[in-house]
Amino acid sequence: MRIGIVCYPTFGGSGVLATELGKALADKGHQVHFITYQQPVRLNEFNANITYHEVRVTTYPLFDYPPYETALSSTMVDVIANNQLDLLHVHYAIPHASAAYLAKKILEGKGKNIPVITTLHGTDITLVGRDKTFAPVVAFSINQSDAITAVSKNLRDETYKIFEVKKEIEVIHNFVDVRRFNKKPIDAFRKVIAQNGERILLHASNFRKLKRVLDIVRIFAEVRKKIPSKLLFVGDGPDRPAAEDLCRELNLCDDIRFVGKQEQMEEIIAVADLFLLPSEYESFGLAALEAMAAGVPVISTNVGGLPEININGKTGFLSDVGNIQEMSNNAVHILENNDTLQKFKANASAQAKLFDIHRIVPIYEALYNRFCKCL
Ligand code: GMT
Repeated sequence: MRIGIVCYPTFGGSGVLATELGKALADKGHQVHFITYQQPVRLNEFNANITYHEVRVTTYPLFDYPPYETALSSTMVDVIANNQLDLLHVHYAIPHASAAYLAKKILEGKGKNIPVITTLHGTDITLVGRDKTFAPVVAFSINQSDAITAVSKNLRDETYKIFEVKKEIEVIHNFVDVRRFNKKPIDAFRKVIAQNGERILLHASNFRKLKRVLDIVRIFAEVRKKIPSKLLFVGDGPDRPAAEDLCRELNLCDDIRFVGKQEQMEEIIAVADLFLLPSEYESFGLAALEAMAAGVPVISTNVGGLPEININGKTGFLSDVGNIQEMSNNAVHILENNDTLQKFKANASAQAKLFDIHRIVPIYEALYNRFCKCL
């Protein structure tokens, strides 16, 4: 099958998921065409079944805001027509679903029907999408998609609450390649971070406000009072300077490291003992699932789709947003005793297997097959 994939090429979960999906489909023999404005970060190895098409946006003095969406639709039309694509799968509604609708209409005029599948990822609905500057276009374009999927039951329900969606929204949970994340920790790397065998706590995100990275510093401050430990921050974003300031204020600089954006997440997660995700909202929490696949338990909030992956008292713990005391007590409970930690680790690994790539990718293939009998 010839499949077009449109996504954000960045470190964000929607781009990561879309890229991993494209790579998995290519491994299964499909021809995959990525249409993005930059090479996706996880598209880091050669695969003869993958082609990357860059969306180029022409600048012109008149354009204070270069019309990216127009360039995207035009590139979609070009790629679909010249590579005889069977289907277009867009990840993150804004602006991908409306650009796909326009491309679909243009191609219809040329006698070509291209089925469009839109996967909703979270903030495209719950935060940005519901803003009235975007909402009518988001609602219209997802309703025009041939199929709509959401990455969790929670996101499906939220979408129905926020928009008048007349079509069925199918839940296809995010996935992880368990084999890839289930790595042996590199001892030398562990020693660089925790010279004296301290526990290692980890957080990875885009440091946006809703990730509540200051809560992470405060949780760590409490944990460190009871357990020798280190905290590793992976990623970058708007709240990183405030988090760094708080580390200095609480005199924690020797025990907290900010390593910035990293491509080889599996190497980093492998050395961690606990993953922290105290977000205000997560439609799913792909970073937490990747941690669990590496056998790392998760302390998270109980919002959005997080209870669908993190099982309270088993793979980690869930708390109300902002309940720093409870989250740090739970972290201490998991970390203070080796047997407890091993039990949580084993549970996390087992839970991640339910979301393994080999279970979820065939669900996408079956969905594609409903629109194109060419698998
Ligand atoms: O918030 C992020 O981490 C980025 C954002 C994105 O659009 O890439 O992530 C969303 O999609 C991920 C993949 O489906 C989900 O795992 C994240 O939970 C979701 N983020 C939010 O809902 C805030």
